Amino acid sequence: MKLPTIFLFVAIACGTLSAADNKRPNILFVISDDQSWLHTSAAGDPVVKTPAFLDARDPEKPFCFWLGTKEPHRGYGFGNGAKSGMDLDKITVPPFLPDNERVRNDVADYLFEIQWFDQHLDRALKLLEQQGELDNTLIVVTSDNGMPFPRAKATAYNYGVHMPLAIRWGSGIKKPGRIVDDFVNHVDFAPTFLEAAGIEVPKAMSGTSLNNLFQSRESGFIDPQRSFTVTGLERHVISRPDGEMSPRRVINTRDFVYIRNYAPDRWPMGSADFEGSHQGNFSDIDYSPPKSLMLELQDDPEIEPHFKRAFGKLPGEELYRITQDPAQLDNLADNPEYATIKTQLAKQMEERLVDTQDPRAKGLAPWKAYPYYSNGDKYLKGKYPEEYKTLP
Ligand SMILES: [Ca+2]
Repeated sequence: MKLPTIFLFVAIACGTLSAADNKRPNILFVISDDQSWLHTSAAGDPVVKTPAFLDARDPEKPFCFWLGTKEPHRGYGFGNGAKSGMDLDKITVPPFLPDNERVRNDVADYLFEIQWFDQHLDRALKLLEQQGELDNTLIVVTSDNGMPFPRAKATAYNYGVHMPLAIRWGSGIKKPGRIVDDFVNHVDFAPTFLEAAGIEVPKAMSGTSLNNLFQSRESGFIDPQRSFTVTGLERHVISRPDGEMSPRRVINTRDFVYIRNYAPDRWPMGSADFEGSHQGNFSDIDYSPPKSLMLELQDDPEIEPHFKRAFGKLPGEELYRITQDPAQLDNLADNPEYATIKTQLAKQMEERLVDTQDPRAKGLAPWKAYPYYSNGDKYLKGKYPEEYKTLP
């Protein structure tokens, strides 16, 4: 069973020299768009086949390059996964989605896009290799948010916030080929890159460099300081007529996930009766075959529990024993047996929010005043916030 940790896979490499002491490395930051953590061949996905990596040599000048792909963001070519030979019977449908051919076909189309992303990555690595830059490049491969499916992307659940993460640095990682289960957050990347470049990390940064993990020879859980992580959710798209957020904060630990929902009266995935600018009703959920299916068949006894869980309102607190319930279906927040752990996690999370000066910890919500821009947006582009406030 997978642990609820950010997954750090240090790809196979042959370098053994330590970090940035003698030569500043290149940085290649590769970020896919909408990919949950478990959908990589490195994480054991039985369908996705990532091309093998090759080793190479040292560089001349350092560079920092951000490779941002469109995959596996929607839209998808319908049936591309199945047409490419993916066996729909082998697809693992997350238990919070209806399991039928329409959904399996769509998950296959998503996995097909991941393979396309992997091909971009393979080309980038081969280019580094051809130029003799591979080992002196710190390569970080991750995603921005989880799979674009109901109850995944734009939620606080692990299918929304637990990203794939593989790091390769031939000349900077002491013992490559390890799987590290420590919790890593996106805020840790900037301090990591600065330290690798020999630049002092500003105190204002709330992340911590990953260098100690690179220097370690251990696998599994290594750094006690990385025993948890806190993430947050404010706005995805404009999904309510007043532009209000659906604020949530989450603490992930080895055994439990605690979620605080600051506005339980609000529709978490967008209002049912408000048509967002580009995703229809419930517009925090991307247009997709599973979304259409769940909306169409929401009263079907087979579909209704999935629909309510993915589209419905959320309680103020959620607690999941993630080691036993990775899909986060059984909310233990009101179970008296878990009252102590819930209180502990809420306190631990609150301390982190205060430490990092999260405005939510002070009851503030400055994000509402931030403009939202989107190509093709029918009423917000360049006119925020005056115009949208007049909408019914
Ligand atoms: Ca995204």
